[in-house]
Amino acid sequence: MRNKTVNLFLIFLLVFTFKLFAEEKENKLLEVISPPPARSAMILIPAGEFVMGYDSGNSDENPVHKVNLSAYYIDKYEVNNREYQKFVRETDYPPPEIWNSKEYKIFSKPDKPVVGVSWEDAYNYASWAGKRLPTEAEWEKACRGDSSLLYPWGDKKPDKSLGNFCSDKTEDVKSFPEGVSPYGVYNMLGNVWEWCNDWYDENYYKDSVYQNPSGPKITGRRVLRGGSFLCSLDILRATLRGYADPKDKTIYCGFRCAKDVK
Ligand SMILES: [Ca+2]
Repeated sequence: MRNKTVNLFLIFLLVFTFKLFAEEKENKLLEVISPPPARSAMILIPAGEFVMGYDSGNSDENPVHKVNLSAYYIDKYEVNNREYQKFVRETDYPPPEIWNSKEYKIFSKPDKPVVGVSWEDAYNYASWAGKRLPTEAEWEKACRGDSSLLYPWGDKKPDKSLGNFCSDKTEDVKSFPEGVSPYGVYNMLGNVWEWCNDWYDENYYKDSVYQNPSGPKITGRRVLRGGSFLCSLDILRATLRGYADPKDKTIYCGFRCAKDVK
């Protein structure tokens, strides 16, 4: 009987030790392969040079110039209402007024991009999430890659299978997998315009620095990129620049976040 008890104890010890070892091994593996601490999927954009601007575009897309960026992470999707609601609840932050609007109810579904948020709201959300807003240069590289594509998916003209354009409403942030950028980032063109961190200056490209440009000094307007569901197909491209007063809240502006690589 005593031997049986000892044997049972030894078996238990063996199983327990194996389980501990297995858990330790699993944790070590997770440390290596897990993404950065984030509440949503992020994509690593590798360090390196790309071409910014478009010589056949609007005057503010000129001159075309080379930019070199350090590696960074960018959200795979626009921030959606579900994620923004978590921020509102946890911080007691004022929710977008549009959430109480019957007219725009369809814009408030959980998987649709959050809209009706100012640049300041976007900035505050990003800080809460341990992230930041992308610079304009980071946004454009994540959209067109390092080979000067005019659209995220390549040089083929936009059509309705590639993104949400010429429409009257937003779509879920995981829509349009055919239209992802070379890095796999969704809805860079269309759905909602996206707030960037930079101030907007139409002449900034004339003075932009080569390494990690972060925009001009205060101009009173913040950069928006990518166009929205309302835009016509003929104006959309990766290099198109927009802007708005940082306090503006509209049904066609949202955002995504970025993060440094440490
Ligand atoms: Ca977008």
